[in-house]
This record gives sequence, structure tokens and C-alpha cells, in this order.
Amino acid sequence: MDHLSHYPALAERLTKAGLNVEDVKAKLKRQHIETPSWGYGNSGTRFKVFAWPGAARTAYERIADAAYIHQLSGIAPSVALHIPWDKVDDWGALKQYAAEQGVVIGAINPNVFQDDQYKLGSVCSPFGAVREEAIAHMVECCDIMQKTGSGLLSLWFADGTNYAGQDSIRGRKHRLESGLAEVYKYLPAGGRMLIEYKFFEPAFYHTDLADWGMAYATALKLGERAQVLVDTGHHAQGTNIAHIVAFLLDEGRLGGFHFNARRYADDDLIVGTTNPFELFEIFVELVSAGSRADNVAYMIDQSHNIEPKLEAMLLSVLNCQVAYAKALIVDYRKLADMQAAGDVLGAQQVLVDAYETDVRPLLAQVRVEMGRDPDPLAAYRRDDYAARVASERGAGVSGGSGYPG
Ligand code: PSV
Ligand code: MN
Repeated sequence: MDHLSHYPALAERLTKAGLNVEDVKAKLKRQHIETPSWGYGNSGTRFKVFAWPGAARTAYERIADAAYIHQLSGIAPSVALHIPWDKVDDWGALKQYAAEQGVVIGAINPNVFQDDQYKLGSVCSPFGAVREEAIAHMVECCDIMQKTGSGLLSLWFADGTNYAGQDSIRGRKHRLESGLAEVYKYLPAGGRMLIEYKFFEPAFYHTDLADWGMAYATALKLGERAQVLVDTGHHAQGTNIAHIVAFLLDEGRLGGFHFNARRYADDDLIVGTTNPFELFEIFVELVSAGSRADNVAYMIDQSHNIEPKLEAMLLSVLNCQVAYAKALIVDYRKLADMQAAGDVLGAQQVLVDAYETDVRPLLAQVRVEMGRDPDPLAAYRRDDYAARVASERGAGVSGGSGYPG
């Protein structure tokens, strides 16, 4: 289907509906979805890691792949790093390499869950020496922020317990608060700390930061530069994520997202595949919050087990773009009128109208105006980048560990 030839008709329809199409396009051009370095390396489930031909093996290769996704999509100009997976000796050189590739380094993600000493937790561990090691690692990550020009320290803790009585829940809460207060002091000027929550896994009795309320309460104690990170895969079945987003936005404490899709647990699947309407609901809250959403960081967090990594990442970025486009073309004035009149189904229909609009012609036009291919997925499939890196990098080792190495 030639989306470009359908654009004028769609543009006319949107204008008639009172939407400023040029404004919508300008916003779409400014969209920024960060991709994660760990999405480009080999990863898998705890049962098996299937080696992917061409999977990135080093921080440099992961940045090159992220830059390729940006080149195709035009809206993924930064890459999140996970330390120590992406650790290099010369941060200045890595920053320079990223700039040459056309991307910047985004959120720095410390890893305080993979080493043996973290078996009983990191900042919440009952052992003081382990807590100190975890804090030192996060302080080192603040230094990496400085050296790479990153403005975000993105924290996720595997801390929790497996059995009732294993440790004092309140004791662990206090250790968490004092540990993060220490790290907070080392944030570079203007840097923010994003606190991610997840209700279970790897801990199965309690998780120290199990939900948004706990992350929010912790952020409030730390200070204004501590905010909550919503990973869309980290909620119990049926949780209304859009509601959480609206609440945190209104309180000025929504720091960012880790987008991915889930059906059962923390599945880390391609964004928008299982839940496109939920993704749209989230973007509707973001768009309707106006400038309150200005500093929200949009990041993808997914790991690919059986799917081609680059294509999967591209699809995730594009699905965020589709959801945002649909949220931008909601007739918010009409929605407000319906709400004020108490017209339950009229209001819902305003959202459905936007959701059911085919925004592909609009996005094709935006991409052409940005100098990109109107159909990035087709461009990816035509291109030889994936085949080239497969022959250059080969197939990495496969094994049983679920995390990239
Ligand atoms: C945990 O499941 C998580 O979502 C955190 O964001 C980590 O940083 C990421 O996965 C990679 O392990
Ligand atoms: Mn995450």
C-alpha cells in the first residue's frame, strides 16, 4: 500500500476535525525513544539462550546497532547502557564513537543483581559490606554519567525475599532508603535518578520495591531529582498502567518508561504486540498532560529470545510512534465536552475514533519530511546491515543464562 498517496486525504480529514496537522507532525518529529544496549546482545530465558547471528558482542557494536535503528526510524537518537555489561576503559572514546554514529548515550543502568554477593539483595542486603559495594557501584555509575554526558541514573533492584520471616521487611526498607540517599548525593548536576519497581521475580515472597507507590514514596524522601520509572512489564495482570501514569505525571514524579509487552509476567516482548490499546491509553495520558510530560524519558526494555534483534527493536520503536500518533490525533476538546456532559460512551468513542484511524500515511509523510524511508521495516528488509553484521560478528556462544553478557 502506498501510504504517501493516502496522506493528503488523511491530512484533510484531520484538519476538518479541528486538528493542526503541521503541529502533530512537528511533535512526531520530536519524539525520542531510547533503545537499550542489552537488547542488541544475545539474551534468552533461564532455559536457553539461542545465539543470534550478528548479535552485538561489545559496547561499541551495541551502539552501532542502536545508531542503525535510529537511522531507520529517525526517533531513537540515544542508547541506554548497562554497567558492567557495557563497561569500557575510555568513556570519552565511547561517547565520541556514539556521536560519530549519530546517537548519544542515555540512561546509565547499574547492575546490582548479577554478582554472587547479591544473593540476599544489594542495598537491602543484611550484610553491610554488600550494601557498601552496591552503593559504590552506583556512585561509580554517577561518575560514568558525568563522563558520558548522561542525565539519567536508572535503578532497578532484584532485592527481596523468598520466604516469610527471611528478613525484616521494614529493616530492608530503611537500608534501601539510606543507601539511595547516599547515591543521590553523587548525581551529576541536573542528573535525575529513576526508580523502577517490579512486583516479583527474582524474589518470590516480597520485593523491596514492588510497586509504583513504594517507588514514589522513596522518591519523595530522596528529593526532586528522584522519580519513578514505569516498566510496562512489571505489573500484576489487569493493572491499569495508564492510571498510574496519570497520577505520577500529575505529581511531577513520572521520570520515564521501560516499554515492552507482556501477557503473563515480565515477558519483555516487542512493544505493543500484546497490548496496543493499553499503549495508546498510556500515550493519551502523556499527551493530555501537556508540558507536565516534557521531561519524561521514553526507553525500551526488552530482550529477544527467538526473534531477530534489530527488526524486533525497530518494531518496538515504530509501535511507540504509532501509539503516540494516535494519541496526538485525539480530539481533546470534544473529549472534554463529552466528559463535562457525563457522556460515558461519547467520551470513549472519541478515543476509539483516534485509535481506529490509520496513521500510517501520516507517519510515512513525517518520515519523508525527516529524510527517512517512509517504510522503515521494508527498508530494513531491503538493506544488508543484518547480513553484514552476521558475517562480520558471527554467532556468539549460546548458553543457559537469561541475561546478556
Ligand atoms: C528488570 O526486569 C529490568 O526491567 C530492569 O530494567 C533491568 O535494568 C533490565 O530489566 C535489564 O535486566
Ligand atoms: Mn525495566
